Amino acid sequence: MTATTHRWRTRGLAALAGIAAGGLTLGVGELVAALVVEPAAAPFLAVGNTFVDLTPEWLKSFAIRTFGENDKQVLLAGMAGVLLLVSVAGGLLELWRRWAGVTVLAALGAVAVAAALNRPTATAAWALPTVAGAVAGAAALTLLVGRLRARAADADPRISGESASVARPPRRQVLLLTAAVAGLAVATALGGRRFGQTLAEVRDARDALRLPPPADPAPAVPAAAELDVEGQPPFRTSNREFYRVDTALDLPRVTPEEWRLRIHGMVGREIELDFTDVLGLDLVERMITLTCVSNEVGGELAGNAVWLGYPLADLLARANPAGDADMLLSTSVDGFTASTPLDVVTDGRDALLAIGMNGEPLPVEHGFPARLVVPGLYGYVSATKWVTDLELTRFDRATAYWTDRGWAAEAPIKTASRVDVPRSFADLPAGRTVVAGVAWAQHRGIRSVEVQVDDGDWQAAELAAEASVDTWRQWFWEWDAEAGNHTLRVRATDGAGDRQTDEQAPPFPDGSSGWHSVVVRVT
Ligand SMILES: Nc1nc2c(c(=O)[nH]1)N[C@H]1C(S)=C(S)[C@@H](COP(=O)(O)O)O[C@H]1N2
Ligand SMILES: [Mo]
Repeated sequence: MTATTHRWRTRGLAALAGIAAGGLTLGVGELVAALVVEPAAAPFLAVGNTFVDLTPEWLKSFAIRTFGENDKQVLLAGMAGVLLLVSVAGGLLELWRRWAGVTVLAALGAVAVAAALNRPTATAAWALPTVAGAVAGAAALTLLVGRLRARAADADPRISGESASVARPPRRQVLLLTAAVAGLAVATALGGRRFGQTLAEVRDARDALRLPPPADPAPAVPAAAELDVEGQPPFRTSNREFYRVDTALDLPRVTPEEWRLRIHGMVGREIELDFTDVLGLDLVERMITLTCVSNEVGGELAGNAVWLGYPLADLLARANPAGDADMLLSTSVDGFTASTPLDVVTDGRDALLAIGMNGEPLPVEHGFPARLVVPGLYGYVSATKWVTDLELTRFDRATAYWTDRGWAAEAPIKTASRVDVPRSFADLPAGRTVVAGVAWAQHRGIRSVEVQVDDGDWQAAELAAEASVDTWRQWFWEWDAEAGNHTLRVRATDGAGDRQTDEQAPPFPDGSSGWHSVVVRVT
């Protein structure tokens, strides 16, 4: 074998050793997190979640626009890619100079420890998984690369071999050791996944849960609330189809058994409920349309479901809130917070502590076992999923997750309307065709919808029946389409008589606005 081949093979092995050591760091981190702290304290998740929290607004908007609901997968894959590269570099550096690779690993470990300790629910113990992982990883790296250095020292005088005199361990041996470390990495990572509260256990607990029938069922939805237009999204969104938006890289895992809700702060009486307490309350069922502030004009971050829950106003009344409290600060088990104006929660609308969605327990993705739903407000100021804490406080004393990042404290849902049929860039035959879509202005309701073709006059669309002012409303308009390219535009007027603004605004800081349009070709 030539010296060059030898050198490249040694480098290849060092790279592999780096990957195995990096993997062991993460695996031991997972295992220790699951066994002695909690899964979210593992280095990979701690760094990922911190990254999510630190992501600047423009990058977040770009990610949501580009990757939609896959943004989390993209981030995790990106992190895995970066770690892979850094691990390879760590292995090569360690080969180049003793401790150089270990230093890289220690630096990464320090970043992960800082990230873990700064998680909103962290205790000092959250440093442990990363420290244990980094120690294991550093030991593996020095062991594996140390043997390679012994080999390389003979072949490459540039590598300062302190052990040139030691018998060269055969390459096979180093490879086997590397494979063993890699195997240990996988085993510890899988062990970590198993020992913690697994998602499967939470899903089992959800499957076993039987929700009581509502004491106050949802008013019947008029049949005429749903139009029968091909291609139009259904009036009620299924749990599967319902959009999902949250900051959780890993789904919070809360069983009904361990769930508690604390109500405290500016109250006359602190309260703590468990899930059995909630099941014993007189629950109501209401259809409510949720909307995300990140929804772009014409976007799909809105969904309409039947929620089962207990009126928040009644729940809070039990705690006897102080007269000068003006904010309900809700906190999720993962530390996410939302600040909701207290007067909105208590003005008689159906603001709920919800435990059911479309006749089932909440899906884990949508906040199992309990979340908030407040008609008329964007989700980020109201719809806390996996909620465990309600604090009565004041806007001049507290802020929340997104308001800390510059989003508006007051966030009523803006009147919006969307053309769903035909799709943009559709090819249509000339003649009569149906234009249809949906409009929403939660808690104000929709009074009218108008459609415009190119620069023509605005035409009144037909509205489907109104289920409630808290749900979106379908509409359609019959169009006698003439050949050519056309722009179809829509605008709505809310129940108070206010017309949707045509002023274009991006989602930041309090929701997008502007009229939605689609371009079609008629032949
Ligand atoms: N715990 C938690 N709750 C949360 C969020 C979050 O990031 N974490 N995001 C909020 C936002 S921005 C929206 S729009 C709604 C979305 O609810 P969904 O995912 O059930 O549609 O949840 C809200 N509740
Ligand atoms: Mo949102």
